[in-house]
Amino acid sequence: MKIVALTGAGISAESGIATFRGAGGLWEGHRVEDVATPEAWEYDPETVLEFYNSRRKAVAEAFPNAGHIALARLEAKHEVTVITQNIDDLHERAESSHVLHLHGEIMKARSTCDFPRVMNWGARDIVLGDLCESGSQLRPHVVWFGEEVPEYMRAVPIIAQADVLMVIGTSLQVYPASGLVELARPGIPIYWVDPDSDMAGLSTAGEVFHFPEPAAGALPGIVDRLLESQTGRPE
Ligand code: BV8
Repeated sequence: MKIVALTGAGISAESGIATFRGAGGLWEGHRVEDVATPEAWEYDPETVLEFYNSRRKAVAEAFPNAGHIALARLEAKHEVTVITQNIDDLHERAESSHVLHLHGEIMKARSTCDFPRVMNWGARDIVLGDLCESGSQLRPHVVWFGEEVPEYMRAVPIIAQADVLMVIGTSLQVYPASGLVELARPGIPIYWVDPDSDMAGLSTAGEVFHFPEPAAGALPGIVDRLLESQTGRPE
């Protein structure tokens, strides 16, 4: 079966990485406008770089949790694509083979010249004065609010062909990422894993099975059943 997992910050919560909108979330410490928009970059690049440098350190010190590892285990029997809104590399470090980052990757840097180049950067800080070969300032390779989501068009056919969709740890408040759920074929099973149960965003023609639990606790059991299942539905 073709299984697609659409993941958000919640799947990395149990690895110790802050979500955006939970209590004490990232946006509680910062206003989006001050750290995650092109205008913020223009106005105060140093603050933006510091915001991502501290998040990059947190990612480097974190480890994939049982949720990430369970998704990777699913590949033993199914064709699995992880479409993630997360900029961390925990799905890759859990050995998922097909990961599509809708909003970029914090371990990569990008030049800001007319022909932007993306480069592996690792856990090092990016500071003012880190320049590309043509002399342009480097920035985190992430999608800020108000920037286009180039990977979105790659995600559309993947979701549309899914036999099973898993929606894991996302408040579905950011577009166009959250609109992907509505592109799933009518009637397919949708596993929604999120301890928060008033999810207005999950409008879909699929058959939703809600697991109101943390991902690291719920996913191993869900994956065990999917590895046995012929229908993709929780028996
Ligand atoms: C674009 C990278 C156009 C950077 C991110 C008004 C209405 C609708 C849309 C808009 C609007 N005004 C503006 C917009 C568009 C805007 C948008 O959607 N804004 C929202 C806020 C209203 N979108 C954009 O700007 C996008 N671009 O539209 O471009 C365009 C077109 C052409 C040309 C030019 C421009 C770009 C959006 C990308 C922004 N970048 N990330 C960074 O990370 O710093 S978004 C960022 O926030 C994340 O990547 C993620 O996508 C999002 C956070 O969402 P979640 O992952 O869902 O996290 P959250 O904390 O919200 O929820 C966590 C969930 O986990 C919760 O449900 C919680 O209950 C659960 N949970 C907690 N613990 C656990 C758990 N679940 C399981 N287990 C646990 N243990």
